[in-house]
Amino acid sequence: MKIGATFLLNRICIPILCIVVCLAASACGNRNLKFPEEIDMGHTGMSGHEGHAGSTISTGSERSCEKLVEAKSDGPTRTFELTAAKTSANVPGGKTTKAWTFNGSTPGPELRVREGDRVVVKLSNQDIGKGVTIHWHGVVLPCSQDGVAGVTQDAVMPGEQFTYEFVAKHPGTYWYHSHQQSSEQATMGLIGRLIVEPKSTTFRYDRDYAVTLQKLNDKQYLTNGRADGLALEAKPGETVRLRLINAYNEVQWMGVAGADFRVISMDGQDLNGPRALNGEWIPIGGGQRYDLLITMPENGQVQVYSKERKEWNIALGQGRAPEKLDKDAKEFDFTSYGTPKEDGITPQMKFDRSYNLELGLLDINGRQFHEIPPLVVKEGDWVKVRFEHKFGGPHPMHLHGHIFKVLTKNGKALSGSPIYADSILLLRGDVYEIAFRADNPGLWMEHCHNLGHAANGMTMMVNYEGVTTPFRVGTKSGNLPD
Ligand SMILES: [Cu+2]
Repeated sequence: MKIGATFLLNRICIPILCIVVCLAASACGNRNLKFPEEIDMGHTGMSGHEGHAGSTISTGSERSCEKLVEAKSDGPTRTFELTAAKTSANVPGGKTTKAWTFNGSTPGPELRVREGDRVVVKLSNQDIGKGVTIHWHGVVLPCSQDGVAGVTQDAVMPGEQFTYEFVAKHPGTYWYHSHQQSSEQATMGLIGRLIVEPKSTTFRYDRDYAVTLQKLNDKQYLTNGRADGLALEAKPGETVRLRLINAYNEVQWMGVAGADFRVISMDGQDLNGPRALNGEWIPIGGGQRYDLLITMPENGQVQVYSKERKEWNIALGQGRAPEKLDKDAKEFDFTSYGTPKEDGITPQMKFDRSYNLELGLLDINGRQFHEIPPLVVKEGDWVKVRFEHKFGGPHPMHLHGHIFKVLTKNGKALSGSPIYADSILLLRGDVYEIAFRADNPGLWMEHCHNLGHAANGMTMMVNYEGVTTPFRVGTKSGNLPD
């Protein structure tokens, strides 16, 4: 077999170069990719090489992302104010650290709303020099509210404001973070939780907690802002819903000791018929959320904790500490978990567009960032995307503006509950196929949520035909979304 020069460059030379550059810049935390002066993310890439991939086609009836706003709604309006500022975070159980915060704390305030509420958030930037935005991670909302600097808005500069407005249509566990220089700004602390409570409950529980796992300023591992773990109240016999949010870049294997548990939701979307589990590690990729349902034992404590990080320890209830899980215990497998439920979306159905994305160390299909042709879709299309992990560390691939369905893993159709999500975690060698309906016109990022990987090239676009943007990414505008 003849190996082409392009293949050699993409698969061997670029990874080696990246490893060298990454090591020099301490584990890919910093951006090493050189941004051009000005990029129109609505018209990126090189056309004609892979399937339909290429420049967004002009249809003559163009719509600007900026004009795609939330429609009128009946639900109550909930208004919040978030101010981004440079502070020093006094970390309980840890050290005082330089941090960038929303309303003085990291994570920022937990925003709790109800399904159907109209959410209005006034963002002010006090003194974050490069500007900030807020991306509502996992929330399906109109293009103009997605908070991606240089795509859906300009970064909000010191002294400026921007108001986000959207209807919380899908109940679940979400989070927010700046999408301006996100690899740096999320690490520095510009993150928070967004919980959309359901109108009617699928699962019954007595207590509802949401917990953010983060690494602040590349120094301290925090659980809801604490460096010494979290103690949450729960009485014997009570049922607890625990919403785990991995706001860190690396995968976290989380275990539950002292009780059976159920995984009731992934990325905010409920699972069907989740059965009780015992002694399994749950791999949570960067940006992903897992909701657990735990019934407290009659005596003793339950601990939910990270395999690798003792700081990420959540103790529920009082009493005797439980015996910890074996490090080699089995890994939770969502592909055969829960009960199937027909929804008409199958691997065999007819798709209007199919795309293949091979993930390298810091590239997608051998290209990086704006040089990766966007996945072009038309409103109403059914779209299939096949991800293949070819090289490098875990890649949690996140799609903006849509909830997709996971179709297959390594060629095998899922056999349990349907899995709907906004990200898919690919470990070494994994192949996944996902499907989504193109029902939210806009310009949407598709990127690795190891934000170090994103900043170094693993970022691309899903662009709807006929949607444009007046905003620009690049050194001229200063919009660098990562
Ligand atoms: Cu990645």
